[in-house]
Amino acid sequence: MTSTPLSQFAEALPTSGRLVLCTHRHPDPDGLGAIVGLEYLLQQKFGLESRLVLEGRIRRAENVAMRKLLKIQALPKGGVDPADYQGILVVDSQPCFSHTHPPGALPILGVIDHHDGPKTEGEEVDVSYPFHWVDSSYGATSTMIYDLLRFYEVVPDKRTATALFCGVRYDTNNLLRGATPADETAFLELERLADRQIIGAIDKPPLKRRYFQQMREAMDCCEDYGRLLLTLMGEVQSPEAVAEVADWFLRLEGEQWSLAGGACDGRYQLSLRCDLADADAYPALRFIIGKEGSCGGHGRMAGGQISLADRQLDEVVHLVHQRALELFGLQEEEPKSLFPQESSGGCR
Ligand SMILES: [Mn+2]
Repeated sequence: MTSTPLSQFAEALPTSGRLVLCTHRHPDPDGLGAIVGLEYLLQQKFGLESRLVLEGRIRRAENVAMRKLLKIQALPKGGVDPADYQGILVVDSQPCFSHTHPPGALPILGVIDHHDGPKTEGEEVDVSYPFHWVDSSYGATSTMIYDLLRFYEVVPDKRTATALFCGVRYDTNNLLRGATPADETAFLELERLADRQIIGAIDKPPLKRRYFQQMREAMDCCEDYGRLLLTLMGEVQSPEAVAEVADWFLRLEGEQWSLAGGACDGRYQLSLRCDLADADAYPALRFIIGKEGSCGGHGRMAGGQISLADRQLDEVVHLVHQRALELFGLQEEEPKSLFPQESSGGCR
Protein backbone atom coordinates (compact mmCIF):
# COMPACT_ATOMS: atom_id res chain seq x y z
CA MET A 1 0.00 0.00 0.00
CA THR A 2 2.84 2.37 0.72
CA SER A 3 6.48 2.56 -0.23
CA THR A 4 7.39 4.69 2.78
CA PRO A 5 8.84 2.49 5.53
CA LEU A 6 7.12 3.43 8.78
CA SER A 7 10.38 2.86 10.66
CA GLN A 8 11.56 6.15 9.08
CA PHE A 9 9.14 7.97 11.35
CA ALA A 10 11.24 7.20 14.45
CA GLU A 11 14.41 8.19 12.59
CA ALA A 12 12.91 11.58 11.74
CA LEU A 13 12.22 12.48 15.37
CA PRO A 14 14.50 14.28 17.81
CA THR A 15 15.52 12.36 20.93
CA SER A 16 14.16 15.05 23.23
CA GLY A 17 12.36 18.39 23.18
CA ARG A 18 8.95 19.43 21.92
CA LEU A 19 7.25 19.35 18.53
CA VAL A 20 4.58 21.41 16.81
CA LEU A 21 1.73 19.54 15.11
CA CYS A 22 -0.36 21.25 12.47
CA THR A 23 -2.84 20.63 9.68
CA HIS A 24 -4.69 22.64 7.05
CA ARG A 25 -6.58 25.85 7.74
CA HIS A 26 -10.08 25.31 9.18
CA PRO A 27 -9.31 21.76 10.39
CA ASP A 28 -11.86 19.02 9.81
CA PRO A 29 -12.39 15.87 11.91
CA ASP A 30 -9.73 13.97 9.96
CA GLY A 31 -7.13 16.69 10.57
CA LEU A 32 -8.10 16.94 14.25
CA GLY A 33 -8.19 13.15 14.68
CA ALA A 34 -4.78 12.73 13.05
CA ILE A 35 -3.28 15.42 15.27
CA VAL A 36 -4.68 13.90 18.47
CA GLY A 37 -3.47 10.44 17.41
CA LEU A 38 0.00 11.68 16.59
CA GLU A 39 0.23 13.60 19.86
CA TYR A 40 -0.57 10.38 21.72
CA LEU A 41 1.96 8.31 19.76
CA LEU A 42 4.74 10.85 20.34
CA GLN A 43 4.04 10.92 24.04
CA GLN A 44 3.57 7.19 24.64
CA LYS A 45 6.26 5.75 22.40
CA PHE A 46 8.87 8.46 22.13
CA GLY A 47 8.42 10.50 25.31
CA LEU A 48 8.05 13.65 23.22
CA GLU A 49 5.66 16.44 24.13
CA SER A 50 3.88 18.25 21.34
CA ARG A 51 1.63 21.26 20.98
CA LEU A 52 -1.03 21.75 18.34
CA VAL A 53 -1.31 24.83 16.21
CA LEU A 54 -4.68 25.26 14.54
CA GLU A 55 -5.14 27.84 11.82
CA GLY A 56 -8.49 29.32 10.90
CA ARG A 57 -11.60 29.26 13.04
CA ILE A 58 -13.49 26.00 13.38
CA ARG A 59 -17.13 26.81 12.69
CA ARG A 60 -18.89 23.66 11.48
CA ALA A 61 -21.05 22.50 14.38
CA GLU A 62 -19.77 18.88 14.30
CA ASN A 63 -16.15 20.05 14.33
CA VAL A 64 -16.78 22.56 17.13
CA ALA A 65 -18.41 19.77 19.17
CA MET A 66 -15.50 17.40 18.48
CA ARG A 67 -12.96 19.95 19.64
CA LYS A 68 -14.94 20.84 22.75
CA LEU A 69 -15.88 17.31 23.85
CA LEU A 70 -12.39 15.91 23.27
CA LYS A 71 -10.81 18.99 24.87
CA ILE A 72 -8.47 19.64 21.95
CA GLN A 73 -6.32 22.55 23.09
CA ALA A 74 -4.25 24.50 20.61
CA LEU A 75 -1.75 27.33 20.59
CA PRO A 76 -2.56 30.37 18.49
CA LYS A 77 -0.36 30.43 15.38
CA GLY A 78 1.63 33.39 16.65
CA GLY A 79 2.12 31.62 19.98
CA VAL A 80 4.99 29.41 18.83
CA ASP A 81 8.42 30.48 20.02
CA PRO A 82 10.80 28.54 17.73
CA ALA A 83 13.32 28.31 20.57
CA ASP A 84 10.92 26.02 22.45
CA TYR A 85 10.46 23.44 19.69
CA GLN A 86 12.55 21.02 17.62
CA GLY A 87 10.39 20.85 14.52
CA ILE A 88 6.98 20.43 12.90
CA LEU A 89 4.85 17.52 11.78
CA VAL A 90 2.09 18.25 9.22
CA VAL A 91 -0.92 15.94 8.92
CA ASP A 92 -3.88 15.65 6.50
CA SER A 93 -2.26 18.26 4.28
CA GLN A 94 1.10 19.21 2.79
CA PRO A 95 3.21 22.34 3.20
CA CYS A 96 3.00 22.93 -0.57
CA PHE A 97 -0.80 23.33 -0.37
CA SER A 98 -1.98 26.93 -0.27
CA HIS A 99 -4.34 26.32 2.67
CA THR A 100 -1.52 25.11 4.90
CA HIS A 101 0.99 27.40 6.57
CA PRO A 102 3.15 25.71 9.19
CA PRO A 103 4.68 28.25 11.56
CA GLY A 104 7.97 29.37 10.01
CA ALA A 105 11.49 29.20 11.42
CA LEU A 106 11.20 25.52 12.35
CA PRO A 107 12.18 22.50 10.24
CA ILE A 108 9.42 20.27 8.91
CA LEU A 109 10.31 16.80 10.16
CA GLY A 110 7.40 14.90 8.72
CA VAL A 111 4.33 15.04 6.46
CA ILE A 112 1.55 12.46 6.66
CA ASP A 113 -1.29 12.90 4.18
CA HIS A 114 -3.73 11.12 1.90
CA HIS A 115 -4.41 13.92 -0.59
CA ASP A 116 -3.27 14.09 -4.16
CA GLY A 117 -1.55 17.34 -4.88
CA PRO A 118 1.14 19.06 -6.87
CA LYS A 119 3.58 16.23 -6.11
CA THR A 120 1.46 13.73 -8.00
CA GLU A 121 1.23 16.07 -10.97
CA GLY A 122 4.99 16.16 -11.31
CA GLU A 123 5.22 19.81 -10.40
CA GLU A 124 8.25 21.22 -8.67
CA VAL A 125 7.84 20.78 -4.91
CA ASP A 126 10.21 20.34 -2.04
CA VAL A 127 9.87 16.75 -0.88
CA SER A 128 12.96 16.53 1.24
CA TYR A 129 11.25 16.02 4.58
CA PRO A 130 12.83 13.39 6.83
CA PHE A 131 9.52 11.48 7.00
CA HIS A 132 7.34 11.96 3.94
CA TRP A 133 4.35 9.67 3.77
CA VAL A 134 1.73 10.65 1.19
CA ASP A 135 -0.58 7.88 0.06
CA SER A 136 -3.84 8.78 -1.64
CA SER A 137 -5.09 5.21 -1.48
CA TYR A 138 -6.04 5.85 2.15
CA GLY A 139 -9.56 7.15 2.79
CA ALA A 140 -8.42 9.17 5.81
CA THR A 141 -5.19 10.44 7.34
CA SER A 142 -6.54 9.21 10.68
CA THR A 143 -6.23 5.67 9.27
CA MET A 144 -2.58 6.34 8.43
CA ILE A 145 -2.01 7.48 12.03
CA TYR A 146 -3.82 4.37 13.27
CA ASP A 147 -1.44 2.25 11.16
CA LEU A 148 1.49 4.19 12.60
CA LEU A 149 0.23 3.52 16.14
CA ARG A 150 -0.07 -0.15 15.32
CA PHE A 151 3.39 -0.26 13.77
CA TYR A 152 4.83 1.16 16.99
CA GLU A 153 2.57 -1.11 19.09
CA VAL A 154 0.73 1.70 20.86
CA VAL A 155 -2.92 1.05 21.71
CA PRO A 156 -4.92 4.31 21.62
CA ASP A 157 -6.69 5.35 24.80
CA LYS A 158 -10.40 6.20 24.73
CA ARG A 159 -9.99 9.87 23.82
CA THR A 160 -7.44 9.14 21.07
CA ALA A 161 -9.56 6.32 19.65
CA THR A 162 -12.61 8.60 19.61
CA ALA A 163 -10.73 11.35 17.77
CA LEU A 164 -9.25 8.95 15.20
CA PHE A 165 -12.60 7.22 14.73
CA CYS A 166 -14.26 10.56 13.94
CA GLY A 167 -11.52 11.26 11.38
CA VAL A 168 -12.00 7.96 9.58
CA ARG A 169 -15.75 8.17 9.85
CA TYR A 170 -16.21 11.65 8.38
CA ASP A 171 -13.58 11.43 5.65
CA THR A 172 -14.91 8.09 4.39
CA ASN A 173 -18.57 8.85 5.15
CA ASN A 174 -18.86 5.77 7.36
CA LEU A 175 -16.67 3.70 4.99
CA LEU A 176 -18.93 4.45 2.04
CA ARG A 177 -16.56 6.85 0.26
CA GLY A 178 -13.08 5.88 -0.87
CA ALA A 179 -12.58 3.45 2.01
CA THR A 180 -9.93 0.74 1.76
CA PRO A 181 -9.49 -2.42 3.86
CA ALA A 182 -7.07 -0.37 6.01
CA ASP A 183 -9.80 2.21 6.68
CA GLU A 184 -12.24 -0.57 7.51
CA THR A 185 -9.85 -2.17 10.00
CA ALA A 186 -9.17 1.20 11.64
CA PHE A 187 -12.87 2.12 11.74
CA LEU A 188 -13.96 -1.15 13.36
CA GLU A 189 -11.13 -1.34 15.85
CA LEU A 190 -11.35 2.34 16.83
CA GLU A 191 -15.11 2.15 17.23
CA ARG A 192 -14.61 -0.63 19.75
CA LEU A 193 -12.23 1.54 21.79
CA ALA A 194 -14.04 4.87 21.41
CA ASP A 195 -16.47 6.76 23.62
CA ARG A 196 -19.87 6.23 22.03
CA GLN A 197 -21.56 9.00 24.02
CA ILE A 198 -19.12 11.51 22.61
CA ILE A 199 -19.40 10.11 19.09
CA GLY A 200 -23.17 10.51 19.28
CA ALA A 201 -22.90 14.07 20.57
CA ILE A 202 -20.47 15.02 17.79
CA ASP A 203 -22.74 13.49 15.17
CA LYS A 204 -25.82 15.56 16.06
CA PRO A 205 -24.71 18.84 17.62
CA PRO A 206 -27.07 21.76 18.21
CA LEU A 207 -27.26 24.07 15.20
CA LYS A 208 -27.44 27.86 15.23
CA ARG A 209 -30.23 29.72 13.47
CA ARG A 210 -27.77 31.13 10.99
CA TYR A 211 -27.02 27.57 9.86
CA PHE A 212 -30.57 27.24 8.57
CA GLN A 213 -30.34 30.67 6.95
CA GLN A 214 -27.22 29.54 5.09
CA MET A 215 -28.89 26.37 3.87
CA ARG A 216 -31.90 28.35 2.67
CA GLU A 217 -29.62 30.62 0.66
CA ALA A 218 -27.86 27.59 -0.81
CA MET A 219 -31.13 25.95 -1.84
CA ASP A 220 -32.27 29.15 -3.56
CA CYS A 221 -28.92 29.40 -5.29
CA CYS A 222 -28.61 25.82 -6.58
CA GLU A 223 -28.73 25.27 -10.33
CA ASP A 224 -29.78 21.74 -11.22
CA TYR A 225 -28.21 20.62 -14.50
CA GLY A 226 -29.18 16.99 -14.02
CA ARG A 227 -25.79 15.36 -13.56
CA LEU A 228 -24.35 18.53 -12.02
CA LEU A 229 -25.69 20.53 -9.09
CA LEU A 230 -24.02 23.91 -9.23
CA THR A 231 -24.33 26.07 -6.10
CA LEU A 232 -22.14 29.12 -6.48
CA MET A 233 -22.98 31.43 -3.59
CA GLY A 234 -21.70 34.88 -2.71
CA GLU A 235 -20.42 35.54 0.82
CA VAL A 236 -20.87 32.56 3.15
CA GLN A 237 -20.60 32.25 6.93
CA SER A 238 -17.69 29.82 6.92
CA PRO A 239 -15.56 27.80 4.49
CA GLU A 240 -16.97 24.65 6.05
CA ALA A 241 -20.45 25.73 4.96
CA VAL A 242 -19.33 25.29 1.35
CA ALA A 243 -18.29 21.67 1.95
CA GLU A 244 -21.47 21.04 3.87
CA VAL A 245 -23.65 22.35 1.04
CA ALA A 246 -21.76 20.22 -1.51
CA ASP A 247 -22.21 17.14 0.71
CA TRP A 248 -25.83 17.79 1.52
CA PHE A 249 -27.00 18.42 -2.05
CA LEU A 250 -25.28 15.25 -3.21
CA ARG A 251 -28.00 13.45 -1.29
CA LEU A 252 -30.53 14.51 -3.93
CA GLU A 253 -31.92 11.36 -5.53
CA GLY A 254 -30.07 10.20 -8.62
CA GLU A 255 -26.36 10.20 -9.33
CA GLN A 256 -24.62 13.50 -9.82
CA TRP A 257 -21.73 15.82 -9.19
CA SER A 258 -22.20 18.58 -6.64
CA LEU A 259 -20.04 21.69 -6.86
CA ALA A 260 -20.48 24.38 -4.19
CA GLY A 261 -18.66 27.67 -3.84
CA GLY A 262 -18.73 30.61 -1.47
CA ALA A 263 -16.60 33.58 -0.50
CA CYS A 264 -15.09 33.70 2.98
CA ASP A 265 -11.96 35.19 4.53
CA GLY A 266 -10.77 36.72 1.25
CA ARG A 267 -10.99 33.52 -0.76
CA TYR A 268 -13.55 31.82 -2.96
CA GLN A 269 -13.84 28.34 -1.46
CA LEU A 270 -14.91 25.40 -3.63
CA SER A 271 -15.98 21.86 -2.77
CA LEU A 272 -16.67 19.17 -5.34
CA ARG A 273 -18.38 15.88 -4.53
CA CYS A 274 -19.68 13.00 -6.62
CA ASP A 275 -21.66 9.86 -5.95
CA LEU A 276 -20.81 8.07 -9.19
CA ALA A 277 -18.60 5.05 -8.62
CA ASP A 278 -14.96 5.54 -9.68
CA ALA A 279 -15.34 9.30 -10.15
CA ASP A 280 -12.13 11.25 -9.64
CA ALA A 281 -12.89 14.66 -8.16
CA TYR A 282 -9.38 16.09 -7.98
CA PRO A 283 -8.63 16.39 -11.73
CA ALA A 284 -12.15 17.75 -12.25
CA LEU A 285 -11.70 20.52 -9.68
CA ARG A 286 -8.14 21.12 -10.90
CA PHE A 287 -9.59 21.92 -14.35
CA ILE A 288 -12.33 24.15 -12.92
CA ILE A 289 -9.97 26.15 -10.71
CA GLY A 290 -7.23 26.33 -13.35
CA LYS A 291 -4.17 28.42 -12.72
CA GLU A 292 -6.22 30.94 -10.74
CA GLY A 293 -6.17 28.87 -7.54
CA SER A 294 -5.18 25.66 -5.82
CA CYS A 295 -6.88 22.47 -4.74
CA GLY A 296 -6.44 19.01 -3.28
CA GLY A 297 -8.60 15.94 -3.07
CA HIS A 298 -8.96 12.21 -3.22
CA GLY A 299 -11.51 9.88 -4.74
CA ARG A 300 -14.96 11.40 -4.94
CA MET A 301 -14.19 14.61 -3.01
CA ALA A 302 -12.01 17.63 -3.62
CA GLY A 303 -11.69 21.14 -2.22
CA GLY A 304 -9.87 24.26 -3.29
CA GLN A 305 -9.83 28.03 -3.35
CA ILE A 306 -9.19 31.06 -5.48
CA SER A 307 -7.85 34.20 -3.82
CA LEU A 308 -10.07 37.26 -3.99
CA ALA A 309 -7.12 39.56 -3.34
CA ASP A 310 -6.78 40.58 -6.98
CA ARG A 311 -10.06 39.39 -8.50
CA GLN A 312 -13.63 40.49 -8.05
CA LEU A 313 -16.07 37.99 -6.60
CA ASP A 314 -18.36 38.23 -9.69
CA GLU A 315 -15.43 37.51 -11.97
CA VAL A 316 -14.42 34.41 -10.02
CA VAL A 317 -17.98 33.07 -9.86
CA HIS A 318 -18.35 33.59 -13.61
CA LEU A 319 -15.06 31.82 -14.31
CA VAL A 320 -15.95 28.83 -12.14
CA HIS A 321 -19.43 28.65 -13.66
CA GLN A 322 -18.10 28.64 -17.23
CA ARG A 323 -15.41 26.05 -16.56
CA ALA A 324 -17.78 23.72 -14.69
CA LEU A 325 -20.26 23.78 -17.60
CA GLU A 326 -17.41 23.26 -20.07
CA LEU A 327 -16.04 20.29 -18.11
CA PHE A 328 -19.40 18.56 -18.06
CA GLY A 329 -20.40 19.63 -21.60
CA LEU A 330 -23.43 21.55 -20.31
CA GLN A 331 -22.94 24.95 -21.97
CA GLU A 332 -26.14 24.61 -23.98
CA GLU A 333 -28.26 23.32 -21.10
CA GLU A 334 -30.78 25.37 -19.12
CA PRO A 335 -30.59 24.73 -15.38
CA LYS A 336 -33.61 23.95 -13.23
CA SER A 337 -34.28 25.13 -9.72
CA LEU A 338 -34.28 22.61 -6.88
CA PHE A 339 -37.92 23.61 -6.45
CA PRO A 340 -40.20 22.34 -9.24
CA GLN A 341 -42.47 25.41 -9.19
CA GLU A 342 -39.59 27.74 -9.95
CA SER A 343 -38.13 27.86 -13.43
CA SER A 344 -34.42 28.16 -12.72
CA GLY A 345 -32.02 28.40 -9.83
CA GLY A 346 -28.91 30.51 -9.46
CA CYS A 347 -28.06 33.55 -7.42
CA ARG A 348 -25.71 35.35 -9.72
MN1 LIG B 1 -8.48 13.91 5.29
